[in-house]
Amino acid sequence: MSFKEELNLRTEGVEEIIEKYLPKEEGLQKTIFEASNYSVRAGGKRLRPLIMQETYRLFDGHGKVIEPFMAAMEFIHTSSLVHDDLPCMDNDEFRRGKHTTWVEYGVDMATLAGDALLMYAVETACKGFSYNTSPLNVGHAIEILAQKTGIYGMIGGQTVDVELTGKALTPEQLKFIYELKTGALLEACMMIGATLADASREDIRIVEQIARKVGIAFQIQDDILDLTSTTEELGKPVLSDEKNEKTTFVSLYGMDEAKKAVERLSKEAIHDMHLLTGENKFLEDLFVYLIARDK
Ligand code: GRG
Repeated sequence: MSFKEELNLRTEGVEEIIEKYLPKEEGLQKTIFEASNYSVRAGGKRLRPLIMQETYRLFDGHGKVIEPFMAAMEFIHTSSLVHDDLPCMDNDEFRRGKHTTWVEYGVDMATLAGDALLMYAVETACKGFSYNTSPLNVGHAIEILAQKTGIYGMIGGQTVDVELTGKALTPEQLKFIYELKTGALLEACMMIGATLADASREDIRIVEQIARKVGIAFQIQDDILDLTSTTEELGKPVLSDEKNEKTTFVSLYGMDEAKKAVERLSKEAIHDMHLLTGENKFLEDLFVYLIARDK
């Protein structure tokens, strides 16, 4: 089976897991379930839960405790996209090839759907306590999930990004934004996969470092695609960084340097994978594929 076929197969498996945890659309507050489910079902590459599952497998994890965490991670990622698209942030009307949540349900419901998905993610991750896994590891995984999403992670990065929009950034500010806004959730994916598989502290530290590099490379590639791809291919508007007056790696260093940085970071990440106790060739191939992706 080719890597692409394997990727499609495993992504389908991830889709099934996510679907299992979506709330039923019933009750007086039905609209919030519909708006949340619309946002999650709009699609996407599902790479965060996939990376989490593959890291769990890398450390020989083979239970189902990873599943609620995979769903929780996709809910958090989706909640960030729902809020990111709001008129008060990027004001985007299309995402994942569909209308954004605020266009479909209004700004009020989209704000609530983002909030709802965030908290429902925590509720979902807590289901990890009902499996036969060390409650200490489950508790630690929830701590990682909250920390990497919150003020010391993604939300912290987005805060600086919003505050500095329209201003010329220093390389340090740009690195800070990329590490937190995009890198932190990828770090959480790998660290949670490793923690639930009972990996050593040293291995958890190494996967955090690998994910940080993959996250920065992923964001730089996102900047590149914003300039080189099409709306049809990406499922969202291109040239949005320019429209939103964002300093990006490309605007700071140029396209050639951006491509070189993606390649350098991905090589370093693959190198670091070989420092780990376990191995997972599919995960290595996935990093190479994602970093060089065209959507
Ligand atoms: C409510 C949790 C919450 C957060 C609010 C808006 C916000 C704070 C954070 C935004 C973070 C953000 C949008 C970062 C960009 C990361 C990025 C490159 C996203 C695109 O990820 P893909 O390509 O998207 O994996 P798909 O659609 O494939 O899932």
